[in-house]
Amino acid sequence: GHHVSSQRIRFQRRNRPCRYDIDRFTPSFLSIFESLVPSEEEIAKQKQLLTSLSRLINKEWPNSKLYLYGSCANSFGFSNSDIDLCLSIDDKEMSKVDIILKLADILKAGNLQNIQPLTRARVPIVKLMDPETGLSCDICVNNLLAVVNTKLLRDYAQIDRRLRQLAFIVKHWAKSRRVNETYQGTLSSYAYVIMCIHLLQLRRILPCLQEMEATYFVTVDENNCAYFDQVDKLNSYGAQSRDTLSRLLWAFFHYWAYEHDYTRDVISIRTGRIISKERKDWTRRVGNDRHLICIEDPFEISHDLGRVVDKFTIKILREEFERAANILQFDPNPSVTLFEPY
Ligand code: 3AT
Ligand code: MG
Repeated sequence: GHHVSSQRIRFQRRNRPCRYDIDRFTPSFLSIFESLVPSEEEIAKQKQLLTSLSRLINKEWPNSKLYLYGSCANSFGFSNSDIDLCLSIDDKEMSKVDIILKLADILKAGNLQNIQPLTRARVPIVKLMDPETGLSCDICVNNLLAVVNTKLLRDYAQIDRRLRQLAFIVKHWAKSRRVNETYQGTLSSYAYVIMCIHLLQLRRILPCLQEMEATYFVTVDENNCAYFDQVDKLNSYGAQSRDTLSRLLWAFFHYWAYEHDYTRDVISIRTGRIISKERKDWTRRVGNDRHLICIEDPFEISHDLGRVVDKFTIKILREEFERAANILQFDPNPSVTLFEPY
């Protein structure tokens, strides 16, 4: 028979040119993007909830500060998503679990609903629902690295609008195809946004902020977080690139389906380049970290965002990347087919 290995197919497709008519799909992808963006009204409600919760918590802990982080603050959030909050508090007397339990009591006294302290989770949180705005949220404690990486993502999004458009479509695809479930061994939304930033850095649509002269510095648990954050000075950085949204989507999926070298490469937005697994000593499994798809966290550089992926889910992921790449290459209606539920 004519056995052709999938390895060989990948090799043959690596240099496949993009279909000539790719750009005509951009308007439909843009309207999907528009339909997912939260309204001004929703953003105002989120701010209102932040203000009222801050007031409530500050009465008990005057030196604490409440931060929004995750998708509602990094500008990659869909409408109707849950709100992630982080309470920063310097209390040497109390453990994280004690703080979570006391926080739950404070919230109960403040008339918030469905309050659930989850003290045994990997990241302990309190869940709650605010009857005033109807919003649900999770509050964690002293997870400041997440607050800082939220700012980095938001700053990148301000440089070129195509990042936000691309990441929304990629997240929407990942949710439709059920490959955005870390507890099932696929990738987090945070990881997908980093993958989008990486692609745009390679295509010179985004700079590498951590390689530029730093204007913002913080140290969080021994991690030095420093980068150029005056992004309003960079808003014409990507202007020389005429890549449309649909072309970038094609490039994203083509990259992860056929170009990325899963045995050797680590993507790193910290350096704006591919680095080798060898150099990071990520070539073999250590504990639960299998390093089958390697995505370096920009600040916690020993942290591989792909570590949740195992030998079964890597296969699922790569098949989904190939499916998406082929839809963008051949399908008459890619803005529909791409999101067909799994
Ligand atoms: P959704 O819109 O809720 O899907 P999100 O942006 O809120 O997406 P996540 O739920 O994946 O993203 O994560 C919430 C925030 O937590 C995003 C990021 O600031 C932080 N975070 C998530 N995963 C990691 C990780 N593995 N390492 C460091 N920070 C992380
Ligand atoms: Mg979230």
